[in-house]
Amino acid sequence: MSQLVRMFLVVFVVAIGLMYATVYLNSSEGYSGGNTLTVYNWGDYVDPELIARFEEETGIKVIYQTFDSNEAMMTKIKQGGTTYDVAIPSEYAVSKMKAEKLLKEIDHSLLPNLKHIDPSFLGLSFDPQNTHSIPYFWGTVGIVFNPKMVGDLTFDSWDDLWDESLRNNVFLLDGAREVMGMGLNSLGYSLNDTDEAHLQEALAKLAKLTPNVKAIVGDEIKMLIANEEAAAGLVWSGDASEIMTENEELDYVVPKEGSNLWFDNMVIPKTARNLEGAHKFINFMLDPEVAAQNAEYVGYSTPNKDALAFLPEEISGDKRFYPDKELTERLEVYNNLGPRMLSHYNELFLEFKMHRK
Ligand code: N2P
Repeated sequence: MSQLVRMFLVVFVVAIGLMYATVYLNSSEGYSGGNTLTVYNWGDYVDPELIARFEEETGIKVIYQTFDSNEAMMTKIKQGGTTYDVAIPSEYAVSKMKAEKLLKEIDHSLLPNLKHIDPSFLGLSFDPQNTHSIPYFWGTVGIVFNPKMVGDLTFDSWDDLWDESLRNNVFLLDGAREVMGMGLNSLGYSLNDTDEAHLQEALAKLAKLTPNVKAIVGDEIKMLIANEEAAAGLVWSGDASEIMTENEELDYVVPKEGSNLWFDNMVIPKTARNLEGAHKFINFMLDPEVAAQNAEYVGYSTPNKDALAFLPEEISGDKRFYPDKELTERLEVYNNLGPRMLSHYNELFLEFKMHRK
């Protein structure tokens, strides 16, 4: 055999080997056939004890993976490499995934516990018949702050975050819609605004916040603020509630100019293989006692009306985290702005982050 043919053979055998290895690895990562269920959720968004209880009760082994933004989650599901059985997108992501045919229909007859959801959280515009999504948690975006570190600032206005006294003393959650939304709201615009001049104005306004921003961070924002590493932070309500159980000095407020009201939901992505297990998991999370335990653990607000009875009054009665109509009426839900505008929001957010360096 000539040297060349031998070399070809070696390359050929190695290439085939690599191909097999890739296929094997892809299918074993998040393999959901048989008695396993792959759940894809936000970080810090479930009580791990409940996952263990679900496994024990059903004999299904849960493969649990996390993401930190709707955008990252959608990209991963679109790629299709992992067979996710249940995922937890926010409302605008549900609407986008539905439009892109990334979701399977949910069979309500397999969800006897659906009756525990407060009807005001059902039939919302992003999925009018709940054919593809079931409520998980809901909340707002606002400012958590440490009264003893901020002087007279009350944060009833977004502009308080821009105050000179807060140099290098503010953390921001790492979310494109949230940060852009804050910029737009602080100028009196809608957080669904698509007017290019308004978006540029928001970016310029955010650039002025730069000297106050200590860091843009993920879930560690809770630990950092509880440990008084900064005086204030832009956070999701449930993170604020969690921080406030760690450090009781802190407070949470939704500024008067308006903010975001969001709804996170359980869905069954197109990639799912264990449909029966996915329905069992969703139904399990809808059980009032389970939902209450989960809400108490993660700090977020439950849409499960029958879970409220299992929550201590200081949680379910706290208007900051279970806001009344008067507050929610001045809040906006994110619209699915369409793929181009959503990537534009991401680009602008990235530009803001780059400016910080
Ligand atoms: C929890 C993330 C909550 C997501 N770490 C709010 N949509």
